Amino acid sequence: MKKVQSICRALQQLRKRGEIMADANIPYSLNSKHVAEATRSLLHERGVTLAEIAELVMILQKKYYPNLTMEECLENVDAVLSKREVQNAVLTGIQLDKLAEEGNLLSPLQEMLANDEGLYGVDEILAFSIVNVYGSIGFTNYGYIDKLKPGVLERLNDKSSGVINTFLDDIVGAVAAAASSRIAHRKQADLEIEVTGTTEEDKNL
Ligand SMILES: [Ca+2]
Repeated sequence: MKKVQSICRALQQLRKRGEIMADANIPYSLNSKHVAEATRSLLHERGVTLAEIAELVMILQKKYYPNLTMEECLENVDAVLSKREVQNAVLTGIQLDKLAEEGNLLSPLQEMLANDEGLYGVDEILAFSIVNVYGSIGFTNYGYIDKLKPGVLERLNDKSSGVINTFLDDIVGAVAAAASSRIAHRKQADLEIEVTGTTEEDKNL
């Protein structure tokens, strides 16, 4: 009996840490830490580093803020990835890319994702939920970086590798666009505080 109790306790602890799936007897409750960690670990698994996303931010913002540092860009990418809405989009998009790569989606979605079908735009719609987090200026940044496809975006769009990144390319572009918008809002707040001692900008963005 003691052995059974100790196994139950160990299982409960693992569930709390999100390391095993909950069963029907234990009510579901969201483990925020697990969601955040899974987001970062999936990006890493798909070969995308935060530094590469920060480089995109630098490309987008250096003309507006010549003194912007890579460290600041990285900080802002990190802040964007801490938002639950962003994590949800990253988890969903990468999951679909992986399932498509394994051939596990139902037809015709399987073929559409595998071939990055031009008339399939749900990848971009999902990315908009990331861009949206920091307001409408993110859309301009997203459109610009998506057209230019510099750095990591060029690699993610390379179809010759056999890797399916139909969702991931848009997700990465969107995270960079959102981080750029965050920088713009915060720089504006800094400027207003410097000039007037106060700001209407939300410093907690
Ligand atoms: Ca795409």
